Amino acid sequence: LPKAAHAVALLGAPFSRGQKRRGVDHGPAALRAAGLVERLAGLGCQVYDSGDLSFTQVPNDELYNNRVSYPRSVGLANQVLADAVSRAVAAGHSCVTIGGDHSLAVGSISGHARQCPHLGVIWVDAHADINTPLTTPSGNLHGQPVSFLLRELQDKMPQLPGFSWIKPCLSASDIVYIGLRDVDPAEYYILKNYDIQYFSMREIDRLGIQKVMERTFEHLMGRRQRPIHLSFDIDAFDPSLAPATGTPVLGGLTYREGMYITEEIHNTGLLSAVDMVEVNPLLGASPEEVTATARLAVDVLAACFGQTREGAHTAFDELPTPS
Ligand code: 6HN
Ligand code: MN
Ligand code: MN
Ligand code: MN
Repeated sequence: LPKAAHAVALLGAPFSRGQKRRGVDHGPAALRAAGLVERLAGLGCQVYDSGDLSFTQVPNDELYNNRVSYPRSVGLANQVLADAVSRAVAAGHSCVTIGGDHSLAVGSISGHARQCPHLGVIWVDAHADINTPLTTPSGNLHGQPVSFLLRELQDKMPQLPGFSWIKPCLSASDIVYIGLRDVDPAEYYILKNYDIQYFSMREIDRLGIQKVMERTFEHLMGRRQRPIHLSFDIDAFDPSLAPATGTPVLGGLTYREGMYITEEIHNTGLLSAVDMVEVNPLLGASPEEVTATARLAVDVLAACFGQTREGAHTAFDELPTPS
C-alpha cells in the first residue's frame, strides 16, 4: 500500500543567466505542459504550486575578471530562490525547484540548508559543476555552483559581486556525484584533492547502478540519517533520451538507471528537496525531442515522489465484484 502522501512545494525558477544559450528559462513552462502538477497530484501528493519566481535582471552586469558572465544577476536570483526554498521547507513541504539552469542550485541548496543544516546532496549530472570563478573555462556560472557551497574551497574563491550573501553550507563529504563524464582538469583536481565521492559513468559500467546507490547512501548516511537534497541535471541522461538541453554529452544514463536512482532515493524516505534543471525547450531538433525531454524530467520527479515501476503507488482497496 502507498505510504503517507507527500506535501510538495513547487517553485518555478525560469532563470538562464548561468549560461549563454537562450531558452532554458522556458524549462518550468515545458515541465508544467508535460503534466508535472497532475502527475504528482495523481500520486497522492498535495502540491503547493507557488508558480514561477520573477527575477530582476541587474543592469550593467559586467563580466567579473573579464571572464565570469552575469555575476550580479545570478547572485541576486539565487538569493531570491534561497528565501523561497527555505520558506517551503520550513512549512514542512518537500521543495521541488524546476529550472532554469544549474546555477540555481546555489540558492536552492543554501535555502534548504538554512532549515536542514545537516543535509546531504546527491548531484546527478554529466558535469561536476565545481569550477571556481578562477578556473572556469566557459565563464558560465552553471558550471560553478558547487564551488560556492563547499567550505573547504573558500580560500580559493574570489569575492564575486552579487554573491556576498552566501554562506558555504556543505563539506566535501556531504556530496555524492552520479553520472559524470565531462569533467574539466581543475574540477578533477578538486574531486581528487578534496576527496569528494563520485560515481562517473565508468563506475556505473563497472559496478552497476544498484551498487552505486548502495554506496551513495552508505557514504552519505552510513553514520546517521539526514535529509537529502537531489540536484538533477537532465543532461545526466544520454542525449538520445534528453536532447533538449544546453550541454549534452554522449554516453549518459539509461532511462532505467535514471528511474532506479530516483526510486531508491524515494525509498529512503529522506528526500527533502529536488532541483530539476537544464531542460531547454528551444534546443530540441523537433517538437518531439522537446516533449520527450520534458516528459523524462517529469518521470524522474514522479519517481522521486513515489511512482514505482512495480506498481502499488496509487491506492486501490478492493476489486469490484459482479452483482
Ligand atoms: N551544467 N564544465 C563546463 C563549464 O562550463 O564549466 C560545463 C558546465 C555545464 C554545466 O550542465 O549544469
Ligand atoms: Mn550538466
Ligand atoms: Mn549541471
Ligand atoms: Mn512515499
